[in-house]
Amino acid sequence: MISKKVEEAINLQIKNEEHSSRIYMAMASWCETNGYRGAADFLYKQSDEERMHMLKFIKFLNDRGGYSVLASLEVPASQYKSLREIFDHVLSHEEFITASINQLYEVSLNEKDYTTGNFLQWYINEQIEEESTVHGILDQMKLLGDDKAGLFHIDKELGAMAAAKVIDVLA
Ligand code: OFO
Repeated sequence: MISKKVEEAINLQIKNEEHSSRIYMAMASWCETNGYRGAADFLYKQSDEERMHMLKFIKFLNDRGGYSVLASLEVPASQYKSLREIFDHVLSHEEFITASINQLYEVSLNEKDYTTGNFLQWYINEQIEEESTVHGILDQMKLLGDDKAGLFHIDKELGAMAAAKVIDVLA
């Protein structure tokens, strides 16, 4: 049986993952209506991936005898100045998520819940990958510049990344 503290911490993370999914969907919608089809595809996929992260936590918590509950969420921003602003925001959001996963890991260790600690390893690795992907995109943006030609290439690149992205399915 899972402890109340771990249950609460996982429910908070469920909220964070669902919020991530909504943030990326809002960004995708902005990109789609501002001429960035590749970036939109990338962010829609990212939104699906966050939903999968949320679902994975929901099933884990329920399987362990806890109860996953959904929380109310902040409305995501709907206006952005540029593609660069969007990806700066994605990076700071992912850094926040990494910190929240680390916090959850700490709670599980304090509660001597090694099963949850072990489950969280997947998320810890996933965060390394997510941050590194966004760093790569921002590096490319700096390199190519934010004139029309640079943005055109970045958008194409993001579209190719979206097409190649395979979302992990739940075990
Ligand atoms: Fe769920 O990893 Fe991004 O937020």
